[in-house]
Amino acid sequence: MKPRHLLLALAVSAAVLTFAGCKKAPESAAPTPGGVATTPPPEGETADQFIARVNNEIRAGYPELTSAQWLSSTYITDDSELVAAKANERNLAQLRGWIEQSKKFEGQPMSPDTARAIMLLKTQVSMPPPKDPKQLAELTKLASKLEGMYGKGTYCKGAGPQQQCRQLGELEDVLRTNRDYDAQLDAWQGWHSTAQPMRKDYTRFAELLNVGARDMGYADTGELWRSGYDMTPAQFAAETDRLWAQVKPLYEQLHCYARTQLTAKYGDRGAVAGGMLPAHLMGNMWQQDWSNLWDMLQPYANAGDLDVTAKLQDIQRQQYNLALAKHTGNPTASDLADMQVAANLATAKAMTERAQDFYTSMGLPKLPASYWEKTQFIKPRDREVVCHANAWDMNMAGDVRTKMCIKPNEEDFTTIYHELGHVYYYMAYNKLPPIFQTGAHDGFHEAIGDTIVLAMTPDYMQSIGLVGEQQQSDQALINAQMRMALAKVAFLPFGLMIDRWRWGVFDGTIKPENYNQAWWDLKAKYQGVAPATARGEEFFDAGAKYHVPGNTPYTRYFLSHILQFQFYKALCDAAGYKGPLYACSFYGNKAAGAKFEAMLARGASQPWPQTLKEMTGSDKMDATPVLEYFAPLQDWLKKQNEGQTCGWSTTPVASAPASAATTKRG
Ligand code: X8Z
Ligand code: ZN
Repeated sequence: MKPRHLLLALAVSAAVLTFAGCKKAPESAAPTPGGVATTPPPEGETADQFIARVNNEIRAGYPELTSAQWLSSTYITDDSELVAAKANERNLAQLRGWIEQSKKFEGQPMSPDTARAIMLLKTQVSMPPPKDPKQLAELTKLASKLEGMYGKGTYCKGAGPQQQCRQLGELEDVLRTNRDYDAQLDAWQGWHSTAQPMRKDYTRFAELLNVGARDMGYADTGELWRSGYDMTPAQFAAETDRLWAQVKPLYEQLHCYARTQLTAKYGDRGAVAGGMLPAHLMGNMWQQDWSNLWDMLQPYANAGDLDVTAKLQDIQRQQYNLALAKHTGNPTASDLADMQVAANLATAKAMTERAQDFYTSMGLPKLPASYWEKTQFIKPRDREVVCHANAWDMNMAGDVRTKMCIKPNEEDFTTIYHELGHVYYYMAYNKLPPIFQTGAHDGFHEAIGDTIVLAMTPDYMQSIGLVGEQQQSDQALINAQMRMALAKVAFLPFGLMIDRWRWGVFDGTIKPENYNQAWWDLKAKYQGVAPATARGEEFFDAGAKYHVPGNTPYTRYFLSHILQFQFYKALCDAAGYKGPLYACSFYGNKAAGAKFEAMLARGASQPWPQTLKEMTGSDKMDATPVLEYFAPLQDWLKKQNEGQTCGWSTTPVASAPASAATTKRG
């Protein structure tokens, strides 16, 4: 493949330097109708006519809701918060009305599509509306407030002119690059302190969600969340256990290896009591992705360069230097700051064009011009925004956007591919009636872009000039597998534990007074991760993860991390690929693209097992392709871990400082 460098793309993107505001990810809330109060049903309306009307009303109200949400996410103020809360309140009141109206059709003749649409109306909402209007208003206000608190989260240290204030992005930079134990602990603790004030609001928020769920006939909000998978909530919970059991041995091997390397680096402090990994040393605020520990966990030095981040940073620097060279006269500090922003934006756009190129190489369409005008690519200088990446369908008619605070690093680069997966789903199912405009299930939505990420092999990365010449050797293979495992395998237990916590909060087995203890118990049980210092109930560590204050269900990401390997294998087959799974890329393959797009275009119009069967030949989620993909690494890890006692013990750690980890310094 001929190298097609990122810098070529820069020439094109540099012309488009503006971006405007945008909307909130409706893959979490779709179908999210918006706008006016529910219209009374016309006399003699049939079930099929009812659903046709609801679809029209959703379409009509949708842009106003998404605009309000986009504004509140990209310009956090009291005003935008209020407007978003009100829009959401109207939207949920309307949904309540439709659900009420749908009851009269129970047992009536209707088409299968109508029956499915009525079922989806009830099960696809993550914020179930209480009947009582006052409680509904309180719920939507709290939702906007919590998301705003997360977006504005700032950790300040010191006082007076010495005071240093940092937001999530800067604190994440510390975990990404700084290997000093205390600096990492400070960044980790600092970010988690920003969630403390959410605790009271979240407690009330969870109560109100449950009121809404009960008003809809569910035992609690967790049961509602588990009911959107074309099976019973109990069957769904059992499915997640089954899938986790398939991959747990692989995770345990990776965990064991990581602990050995961390201990080599930090001594006793590289592991916490019971053999768990210290939360602040994993290169990531939530220990969900260990890619940033490459410096410590790379199996073989000099077996092929995979340092994408260094290349992306080079590109950004070159952009800046170019602007500097063009500048006439002595630039002021403000000129320099402007040039830096322009360089950051140009780099972010070039990264996004590179991601788009993968999709178009498979025959999918280009993103519309409005995408490039309205997307938020980088963190604005002049206002508070929610930086957590997401993708938006503003109007079900082509106004698609992403909202990110892109930095030139590998994680953000792959996140762009992830977000465009959502966008391509939107564009493919926009032809369907609004109620079907969502993923086959929410795990499908999350898996689209990540399927492409699996196809970003070292050879692909070399072809786009982001890594140097690749070796074809066993060592290079293990390096490449490790790079993928640090992102994908490390994630698996995290993908489960967040909703294990929320399911417990919603069903009452986790009480507000035990929120933090239960959080760390689950981190210990699933991830084998523990805090290095006591985390008592004065903290609210769950609130430090976007999806908790943002009320986005999380099991979808666990499912996605299984499904994406099934999709990847199916697309490799469609591309006619023969060879070991891990080496397959379908970049440029139109047959794979057509197969992918056909799945996207189905949306939620049929039960997901059918959609999965059309794609993969099987109607079951299955982790066998994950294990097939990582087979060489798993063998290698077993050898590395020989003689070690792997695994960890889950003695409660949240309220008592782990001895070795906190008492030693040096
Ligand atoms: O939230 C996301 C995406 C938006 S849907 C950036 N992800 C999860 C996370 O960041 O926690 C992608 C992977 C997991
Ligand atoms: Zn996503």
